Amino acid sequence: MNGRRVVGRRTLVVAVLCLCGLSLVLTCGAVAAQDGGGHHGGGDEGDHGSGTICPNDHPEWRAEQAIAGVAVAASQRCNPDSPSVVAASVKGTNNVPRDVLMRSRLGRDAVVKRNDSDGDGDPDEIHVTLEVTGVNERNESDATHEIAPGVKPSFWTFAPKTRGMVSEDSKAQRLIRMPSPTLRAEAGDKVFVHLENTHYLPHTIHLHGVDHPYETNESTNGSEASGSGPASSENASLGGGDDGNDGVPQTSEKPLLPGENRTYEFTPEQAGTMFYHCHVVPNAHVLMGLNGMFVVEEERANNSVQTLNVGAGKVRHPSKGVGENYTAEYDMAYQTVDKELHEIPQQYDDTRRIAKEINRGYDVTDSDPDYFLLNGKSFPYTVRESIVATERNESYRLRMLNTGTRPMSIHTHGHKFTTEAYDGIELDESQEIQRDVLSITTAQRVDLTLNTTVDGLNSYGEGLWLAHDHRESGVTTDGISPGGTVTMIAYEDYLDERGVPRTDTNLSRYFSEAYYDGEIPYWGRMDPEAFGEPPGSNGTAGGDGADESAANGSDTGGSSGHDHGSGNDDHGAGTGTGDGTATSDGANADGDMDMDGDGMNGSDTNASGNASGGMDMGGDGMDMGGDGMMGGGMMMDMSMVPNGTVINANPDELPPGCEAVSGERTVTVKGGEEWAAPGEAFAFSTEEFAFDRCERVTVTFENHDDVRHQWMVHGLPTETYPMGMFNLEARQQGSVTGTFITPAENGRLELHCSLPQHEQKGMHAAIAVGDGADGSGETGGGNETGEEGSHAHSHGDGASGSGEGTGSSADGSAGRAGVAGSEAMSAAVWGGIGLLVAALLAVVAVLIRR
Ligand SMILES: [Cu+2]
Repeated sequence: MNGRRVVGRRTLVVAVLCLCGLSLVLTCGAVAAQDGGGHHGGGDEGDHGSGTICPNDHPEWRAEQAIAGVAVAASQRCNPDSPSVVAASVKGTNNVPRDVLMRSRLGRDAVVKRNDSDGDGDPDEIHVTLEVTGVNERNESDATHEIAPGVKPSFWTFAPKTRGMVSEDSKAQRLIRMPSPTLRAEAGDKVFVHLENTHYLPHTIHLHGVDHPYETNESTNGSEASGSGPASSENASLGGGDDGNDGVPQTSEKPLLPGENRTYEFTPEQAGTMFYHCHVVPNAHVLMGLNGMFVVEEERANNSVQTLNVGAGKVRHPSKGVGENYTAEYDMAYQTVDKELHEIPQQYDDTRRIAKEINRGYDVTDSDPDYFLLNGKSFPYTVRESIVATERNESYRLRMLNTGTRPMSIHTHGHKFTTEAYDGIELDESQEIQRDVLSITTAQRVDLTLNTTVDGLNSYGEGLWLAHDHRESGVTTDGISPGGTVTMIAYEDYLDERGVPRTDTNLSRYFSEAYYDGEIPYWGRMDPEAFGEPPGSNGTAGGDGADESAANGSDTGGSSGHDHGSGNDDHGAGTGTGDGTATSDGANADGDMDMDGDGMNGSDTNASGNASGGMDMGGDGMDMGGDGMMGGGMMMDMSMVPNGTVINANPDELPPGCEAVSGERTVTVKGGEEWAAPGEAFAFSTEEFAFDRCERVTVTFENHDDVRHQWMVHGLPTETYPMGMFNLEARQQGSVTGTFITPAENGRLELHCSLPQHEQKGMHAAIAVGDGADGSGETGGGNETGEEGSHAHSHGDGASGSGEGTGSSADGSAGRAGVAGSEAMSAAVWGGIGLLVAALLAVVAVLIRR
């Protein structure tokens, strides 16, 4: 075939991952939830009943290792982040080898480091690019990020800029989660936080506790760089400046509208644990998740700090200053969730409706949190992902931030910790109080030292010791206990090789939706007669209710069959299938791919010392390689072009059934906020295209926004277009051109921008090929020109959905004729991908038979 095919056994692994990871992630999750989890291999190693807890997708990611010269400490999480992300966060996405960057899935400009201005061996100019994104904003059943078994409220986060496909089921979603990443810089660094508002509502960043000058940067007298001095009386008027630095709409800074970007520039001199958050409607936006830790590390020589700690947790490359005194460092961000607030974005697509419900309908004074999260998770996920792993006779730095709506009383079993700093201010030695309960009020940060010297004071000895909020609601999940922020100080001998605590009792029963639905009687198994289902209840006849103290390590017995639930958490893909990606083997398909570089938008900044060697061009595209999306199967053909990326450009190869190119067509389509209809955020200038069959179409996609967008076509013949896709991604204010040849069959192709919620908030379109019908069923509109559908924006608030059968093939789009709702489009896309996967599996089958 063509050179894009890779033959080998690896293909199967990738294909299977692809099956779960992409098209059928939801289906896979559902199946997993029903079948009781056989796919985890059960007690493969005769483990202590926790075989269903940890999907163990990437065991190799946990190990201590060096990547691109960056030391990456071991992670004791079941589900760690790729060490490539750590390496890129330390060295800079502009300074790591391409394969490392590709594996990280970070955008090219996510973390740019340069310019060792003081000559002490580390870069002193740090650029971080964040996008504002939604998580779980589709309806709940489609949501991909669980905070507890079956619990998937929506969030908004500041996410590191990713690249490629970023819809909710994509691999990039690992990087888009709660809490927003901890940001780290060294005291004295010149920091630029580039905020790209890819979200559909206005936002800002307020740097809470990070020393920065007050700026309004009134555009008329804009002394952008000097950034100091009192505002003039004019620009002091509220909201007068359009580019301030304090994030507060009422005083200094106009909110950043959808599609806009802004740079926050500051040079923090005070080291400490700080905070950043959106200051637009903070009573909702902060709570929705637009907040994270901002750590300013003490200055040292050769001190490249880990600028992003995605999802917080253990810092796998601690700073020099921390390393002098501590064995390891943990970022611990606590937040609360009132489900009434977090359900709102899942109910509507109309941005007006969401804005109204969030800002006027929701009343925070009547709120009560239902969920309590540590590093984006509640128990039981906290015990596999947010553990504080310790060894005897060591010292650990814990940085805690409470972003919830209530004070917490953090209590550690088995240990008395010492408070070292409040709100980034070191305490005098005389003030460093040792205790086992710590009150942390809202927005407060506390730095602790956890000393594991076994002396009966600092530590009582090795074990699995709980650490939890002692305000009792904080240890529940929607009122069910144990839940909330319960985690453990876990001595390493008490963790298995997957990072799962070796508990006496079987934790797996907590990894169960049924448990958090309240369906399992608590002591039911210990003594069903006394504590089983009372008469008249619609009993699940609970088999599964071992008490914590009942050492029934014996398996899951008659468990409810929901048992693990864990598989569909978070990363969605590849539950339990092993890995398919090795971190550092050259075989990784990523390495073969064209760089999709991610448009350094920072050509505005001085380029001194830029080690990136001319990689500044390009937007970012869709990298399907290497992590299971499409690694060894059919390679995406990706090319970096000025201003962006083109995927699967095809000016020559005739799709199946085409005998010749039937004609030539040139199209220009624009995209951005300015074409959005009322209630939308983003749109394309054209929403209906009509192309001939086998026609060679050259599309120029002009992006008029200050954030990236994509013009991504799905449903093309997979023989010619890997994944059935053709994509143009244009960086902000960029224009990208690419050519493809339409299929031989009549039909409709759906297209969209894959950034989270861009499709749902207006950025979708369709192509009628030939007569626009596809022969399956009636032809519906048969819209040659598509005019009737073209400006419909017809999904309205989307709450209605279209009801078009999910899982139908792409063919199912017949007759929708431009009035398809966004959900219908999703169905078609997923259906199309499902077909594609089926095709791919067929190919694999053939290969295997050989
Ligand atoms: Cu977009």
